[in-house]
Amino acid sequence: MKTISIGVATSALAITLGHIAFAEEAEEAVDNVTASAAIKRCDTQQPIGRARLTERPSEEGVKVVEVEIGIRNGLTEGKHAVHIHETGMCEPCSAAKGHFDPGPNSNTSPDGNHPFHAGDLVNIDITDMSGDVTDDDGNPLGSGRLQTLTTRVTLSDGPLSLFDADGSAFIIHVDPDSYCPGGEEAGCAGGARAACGIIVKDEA
Ligand SMILES: [Cu+2]
Repeated sequence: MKTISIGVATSALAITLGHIAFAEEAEEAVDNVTASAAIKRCDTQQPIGRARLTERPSEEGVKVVEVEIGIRNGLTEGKHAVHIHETGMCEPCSAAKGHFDPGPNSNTSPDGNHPFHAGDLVNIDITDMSGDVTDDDGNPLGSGRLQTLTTRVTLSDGPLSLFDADGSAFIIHVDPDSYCPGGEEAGCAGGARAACGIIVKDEA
């Protein structure tokens, strides 16, 4: 019995490895779909960071999109809500409108349908205050980084694509996202808007 079970395990491993090798070859042959955004403060339009989005090649309708955001000396210390909003406009930041939420049951209301929107992400944490930078009111501004994944949106064409007729934008909020555990409550999704970045698809 022991010999048989080892034999089964070995052949299963061989199949798995063969599959991985094939996936890597496929990835080299097809380019990732990528996009980026320049993040600017809502009050001064000053650039404070960048976002990078990477969608790996996949035949599936649901795809994994990697999101990386780096902020340098631009936001107050602590956590700030981050979402993809429904319109690719940042001047003023209210022009980005509600949260990206396409589909037949779309409800883009920031506090009213949170955290169920397609564009809902997780907080960025601003922890590095060593830059010794302050805003016009004397509030210290720091740096931080967010790396996360989402399967709720795509960069390539399809029903979840960020590149619909009016595009999409990141909004970083003044306050942390509580993810609205008690249902709709004013400001539960992060309140006022601190920064914005229009998402632009890289040329293929
Ligand atoms: Cu938001």
